[in-house]
Amino acid sequence: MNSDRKLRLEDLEDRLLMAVTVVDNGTTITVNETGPAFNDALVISEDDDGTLTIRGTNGTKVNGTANGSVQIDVDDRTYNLTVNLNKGKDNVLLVDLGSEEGELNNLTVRTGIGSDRVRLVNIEAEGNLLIDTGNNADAFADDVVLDDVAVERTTTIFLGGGSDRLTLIDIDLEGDVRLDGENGNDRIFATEDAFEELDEADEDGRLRLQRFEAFVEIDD
Ligand SMILES: [Ca+2]
Ligand SMILES: [Ca+2]
Ligand SMILES: [Ca+2]
Ligand SMILES: [Ca+2]
Repeated sequence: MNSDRKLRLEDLEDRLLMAVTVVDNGTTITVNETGPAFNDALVISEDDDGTLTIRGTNGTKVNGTANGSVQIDVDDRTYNLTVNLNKGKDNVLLVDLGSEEGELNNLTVRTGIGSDRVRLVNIEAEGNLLIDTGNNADAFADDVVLDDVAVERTTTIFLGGGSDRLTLIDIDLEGDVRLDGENGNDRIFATEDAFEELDEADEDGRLRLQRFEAFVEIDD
């Protein structure tokens, strides 16, 4: 086999490995990477009809279908969402959860080893938010963005090893806030308002900020 063909075959194998399974037990909707760990890409959104859609992108299979989607009725329902994407360069975009007809309680996103992108846009959680993008030994850089995110209870973000980036654009964090860059040269980029929100949590004794090297103010 020449090297070009070998490369293409490996690309194909990578694609086949990108797969998640969605399970709804009535309380918690769980999205788990299935089979060997790889680069999963997902968009999870809620629309104004109260439908939660979990859609695979970039070839990621959802319940067996490449670039497929699963739709769950969350109208007038309180639900937890747990996303476990494991190893690989995972990319997950969460949009409008809890801000439409559904009531989002706890939101948990774990992306494991690898350089991951986790973006939360227009999210309202009545419970806890947990984002965990790797462990201390994971040398990869992760990129986490909270843009228009409200959390009523505890907010916890662990970025793992590697020089990671946390961007805070518009946040309303009511409960305890724990932000830990873990190993590496980690940075927080935040708007003036978002830094004020952290200051407020600090004054209230609700903030634990650990292992960040730099804080950079950005425009709205
Ligand atoms: Ca993965
Ligand atoms: Ca990671
Ligand atoms: Ca990391
Ligand atoms: Ca880190």
